[in-house]
Amino acid sequence: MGRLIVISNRVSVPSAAGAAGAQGGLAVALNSALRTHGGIWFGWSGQETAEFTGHLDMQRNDGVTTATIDLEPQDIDEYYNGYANRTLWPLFHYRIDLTEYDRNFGEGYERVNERFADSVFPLIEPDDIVWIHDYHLLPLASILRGKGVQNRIGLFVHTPWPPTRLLASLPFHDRLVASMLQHDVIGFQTTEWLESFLHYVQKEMGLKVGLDNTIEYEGRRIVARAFPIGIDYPEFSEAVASPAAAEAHDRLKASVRGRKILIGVDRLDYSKGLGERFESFARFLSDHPERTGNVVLLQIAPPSRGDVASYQQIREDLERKTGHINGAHADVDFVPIRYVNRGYPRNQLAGFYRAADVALVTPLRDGMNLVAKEYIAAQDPEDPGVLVLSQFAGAALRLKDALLVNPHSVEQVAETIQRALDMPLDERRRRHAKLLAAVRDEDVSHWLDQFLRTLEDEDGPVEAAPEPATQPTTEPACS
Ligand code: ADQ
Repeated sequence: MGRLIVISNRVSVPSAAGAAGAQGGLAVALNSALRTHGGIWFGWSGQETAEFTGHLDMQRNDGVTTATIDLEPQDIDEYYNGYANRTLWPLFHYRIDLTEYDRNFGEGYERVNERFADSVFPLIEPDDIVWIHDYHLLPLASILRGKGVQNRIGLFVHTPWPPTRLLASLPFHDRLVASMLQHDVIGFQTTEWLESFLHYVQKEMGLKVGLDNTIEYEGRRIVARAFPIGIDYPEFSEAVASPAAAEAHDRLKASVRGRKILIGVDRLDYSKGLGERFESFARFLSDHPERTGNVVLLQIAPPSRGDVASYQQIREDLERKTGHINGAHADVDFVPIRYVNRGYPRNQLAGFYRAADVALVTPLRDGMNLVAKEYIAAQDPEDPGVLVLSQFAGAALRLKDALLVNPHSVEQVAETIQRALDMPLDERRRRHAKLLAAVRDEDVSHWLDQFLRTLEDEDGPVEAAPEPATQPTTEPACS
């Protein structure tokens, strides 16, 4: 295939991110792809400029070429903090109560997508394959088509896709979805989100969806499929085996002095269900006073999107809840919740996962969730910990041997914590072996390979989807 042009909102320059040690799942995955296929990663630098000039900052680090642009303060407000993070993110995570519909946000979103298109257009050569990422850039392909780009263009949506009835609350939803149909391939994390999308194009646009999930639109044939993202398994296994991981493991173990450890690792985001998780842990402590003093919850939650009010709000809520729960259950030599607002290098994170008896991965809604997969990969197969996983994370569709919970049910999560802590070794081993096989087999290379092969293939899907979506005739349940 030709070169790969990856386009995403932010670009994570490999060496800089490595030094900071807190690259997210998307960054790790895309760097792997670019090292393998060659090409360019284009996006916003994260920097502000007084006036947009379109100047491209080209760099090559650790085998990856990046091209970035700076954005004006108004762009950042309206496109990034506005339409992306105050309109689409909450709506796509079923939080219509937090979704803000502001005309300026919509205009800013379109303006920045135009700016992305103007800037990346000269970089695209005839044989290149273009891969666009996420909800920030849904109309970008249609703008590129308007400029005459005829290359294969794929889109991968990392978030959930909302049910049609929720999406219909977005002004100009029809225009947004129609613009997405200028891609050749549209990928979702799971069949659930895929089915919601197919339902929309059938019911709202009256389009036909073929048995192989192809959509015919204005003479174009679009393939829509689920491509579940995974972790970089070999890279993460190396991290687990590193001296830094062993040190982090020992440091955490020594600090709890024989107590059991529950761990949560999440960006500080309302979709991750942190408040409900803390309440469930408090319920567990109240229901099992004999265990109080013997179990610690380590919650690592680096702040994100701090310029958005709902994120400031969740941060305050969690600080209040932590104080309240610790005040009620702490003793002179014991604090039940260790709440840490910072990122850690991946090696250390791997050590923390391995030291934890139970992982609480309880988002209220999540496209996939890579923390669940990292936790499984970090366990000692001879004495593994237990994964408690939200049924509303995309990861739950494949990780069925985890203890699946409804994160809204404080009672159920509290009972499941008790069950996880008491799970016999043979059951832990049995469940872990199955989970590990799924995490290893569906790792990031598999995801990249499946997506890129589908995108390269002009004649349609390379093979049947692992779990083909049914053709929904009714609205998929808002599970
Ligand atoms: P996120 O919402 O960011 O990603 P997730 O999949 O959990 O969620 O990935 C988070 C990544 O950040 C993990 O690799 C984790 O290790 C890392 N991380 C979190 N806290 C950290 C900390 N304190 N220190 C260091 N690293 C930390 C979006 C979607 C998800 C989807 C991914 C990938 O919301 O549903 O799984 O993209 O597609």
